Amino acid sequence: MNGDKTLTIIKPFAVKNGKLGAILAKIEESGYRFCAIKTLKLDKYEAESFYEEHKGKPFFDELTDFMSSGPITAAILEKENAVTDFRFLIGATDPSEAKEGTIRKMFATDKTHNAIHGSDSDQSAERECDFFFSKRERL
Ligand code: 3AN
Repeated sequence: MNGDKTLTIIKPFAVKNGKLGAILAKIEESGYRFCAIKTLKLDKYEAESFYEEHKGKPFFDELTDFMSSGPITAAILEKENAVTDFRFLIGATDPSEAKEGTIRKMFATDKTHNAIHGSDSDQSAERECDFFFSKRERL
């Protein structure tokens, strides 16, 4: 995907608490194009599969419980240098360490409930985009 696409997920609390529109606006204002977007609910097995690299870590069960607890919105975003730039836009995993103006600083509550996901490499972005979207769902 040449480094120009990344996968984001707006996580359950942010969707439930009515922050979806504000977060999507912030993403769009920051220069990303939405190539694909959908709202869905993962079951526990799907959440475990998405986060398989974290299997065995102490937070895995809490993370996958949370990610399967309610609706999420997943999107493929396009921009030059998307993966790296989007990680800056969302901020640190722990919102208490996230910089002012980042999405996690603005909308997250703690490390587990940290409002938003962004792919951490081009390889992850490709796997994660394939996880959520078929070819004909991407424009
Ligand atoms: P990031 O999403 O910032 O790339 P990862 O990939 O290390 O962070 O972790 C995936 C997700 O797992 C995080 N978004 C967060 O929700 C959760 N997580 C990571 N580390 C912890 C932790 N120490 N305690 C609780 N949840 C965590």
